[in-house]
Amino acid sequence: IHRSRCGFYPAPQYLRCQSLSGAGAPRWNDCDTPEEFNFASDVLDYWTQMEKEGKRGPNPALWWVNNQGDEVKWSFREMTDLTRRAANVFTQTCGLQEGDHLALILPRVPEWWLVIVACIRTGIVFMPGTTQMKAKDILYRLQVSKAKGIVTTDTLAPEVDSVASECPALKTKLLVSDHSRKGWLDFRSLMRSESPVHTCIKSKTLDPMAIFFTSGTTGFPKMAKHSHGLALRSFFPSCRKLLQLKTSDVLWCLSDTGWILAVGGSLLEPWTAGSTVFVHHLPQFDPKVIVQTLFKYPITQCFAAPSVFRMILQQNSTSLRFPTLEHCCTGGEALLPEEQELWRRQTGVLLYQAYGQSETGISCGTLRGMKIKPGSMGKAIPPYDVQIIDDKGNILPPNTEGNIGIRIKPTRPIGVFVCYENNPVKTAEVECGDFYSSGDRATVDAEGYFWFLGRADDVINASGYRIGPAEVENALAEHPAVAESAVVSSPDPIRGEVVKAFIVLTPNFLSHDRDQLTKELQQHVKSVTAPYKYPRKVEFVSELPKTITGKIKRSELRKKEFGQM
Ligand code: BCO
Repeated sequence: IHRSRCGFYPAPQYLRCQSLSGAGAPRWNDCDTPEEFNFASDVLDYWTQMEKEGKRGPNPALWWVNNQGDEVKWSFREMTDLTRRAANVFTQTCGLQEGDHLALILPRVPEWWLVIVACIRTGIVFMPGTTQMKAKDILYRLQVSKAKGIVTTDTLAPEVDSVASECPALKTKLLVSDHSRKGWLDFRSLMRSESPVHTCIKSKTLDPMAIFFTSGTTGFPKMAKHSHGLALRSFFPSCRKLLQLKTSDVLWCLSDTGWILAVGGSLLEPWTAGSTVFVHHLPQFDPKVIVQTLFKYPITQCFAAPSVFRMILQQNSTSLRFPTLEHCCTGGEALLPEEQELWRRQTGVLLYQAYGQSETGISCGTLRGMKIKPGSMGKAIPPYDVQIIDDKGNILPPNTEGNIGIRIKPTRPIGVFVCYENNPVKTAEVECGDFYSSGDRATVDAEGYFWFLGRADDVINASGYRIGPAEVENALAEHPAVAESAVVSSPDPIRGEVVKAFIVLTPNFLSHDRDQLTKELQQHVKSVTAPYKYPRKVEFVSELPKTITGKIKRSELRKKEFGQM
């Protein structure tokens, strides 16, 4: 990667903004549903036009750095140029069409942003996935989604090749690398030769835009499908109040590129406001690098999971007074009041909490400037009508524990997922009366502030990752030492919760060294599925608690972990 202003692709030629004539920013209100909306033409190309007219400052749209001193700075004008080239790569070279599914498994490299916007320009449905995935995870995703294409790097290409023959729908494999690989198209060189002239599709607001894989208690991850409305929602005045971004802001969202938080916090939200997206490559999470980066670059806002803030606070840094940081927001897992207070004392910056899911994006939040109630995740963000409901969908009074529900009838609000793709049964399961039922338990107080309590089911939220116990149990079952296992959530001071496995050993392994076996089983899980799921705690037991029908009582084990029994 060259340290040039434009990075590693040709400089843009003259661009004509197709959807706007510079007549002022498009505006939508909280409840608007325009028939057509497209983030690329309505938002990105708008800011390109503003740049051309000298109505936006000199800050880049994307500012990417790594630990080797490489840097990429792209203006909106360059983003428009490059994403049009990428759109042509997909449609002209690869023959992908509107509605096709494309798996996107990239680390934090600038191409991640190009691919997403190019998909939006062409109507190709992008499916982000974490780079921690292993061959089996990728195989499942490619098969269940019938993906026609995949974009990834050298690291994961061999994993893809090992399963590609089992994915008949997969036609296009695009490699983001400086090297070539047999059977793969070279994204970077195609980008150099493609034309920057492309006509964006006129997408209907409710046409599909993205699919996020999300874990549940049973089975494999579901495909939460979102429409272009997910991007439109970032425009709504109530949503803009969460971060109150300005064109001069530089926002760093640290979420892994596989999650909805990255799409919202690292792309849709900041670019809707015309702000700069800051990215550190950060191939391995390292709080020291985060601290150094916050000192070195003029970052004004930071968005990350609570575990990230906790890990920064754990550093024995002499100072955490970051020179330009003004606002911090966190979401993805529960945050304790004392953690919020500690962050304020150490950094001088308030830590605001938000709440959301892959199905909904951010649904509640303490908006910037709003009174913070430590430990609360704030109030409902319109157009969402968030309520605490019982199991029949009745609204419960304040201060009563129940499920977090978002009203979807008579009107499904813009931003809530369309459905679980190809899964009407699971889609119907999360509907409860007039509400989408999140599976999260909480209360709401008389002022409308929500207070998170935990999951209603067996899903584990470890440092912001949603993990289905069955995914870990299946991985453990492949090891000869495991007769059966039950995987539950267990408290942890840094990660909030971690994965704990209760394991019954097969007779041949009963005399093995337990510490050694623990390490072996952890390594085994890391090798067969995405490593973030591995059990950080392991307990060997002689039997598992079961119902009379033989179903494992995970809730009993979980309650013991949390000292509730
Ligand atoms: O801790 P260990 O070293 O034993 O294991 C770690 C990694 O070292 C290891 N690993 C990672 N990549 C690997 C690998 N091992 C083998 N091969 C690889 N390719 O596996 C373990 C991964 O666990 P981790 O990712 O939790 O660990 P890490 O690196 O300490 O990261 C900490 C966090 C806090 C950065 C990370 O947990 C994180 O990013 N959490 C936030 C997740 C998030 O963004 N959630 C939001 C989801 S969207 C949402 O909730 C809706 C809207 C708000």
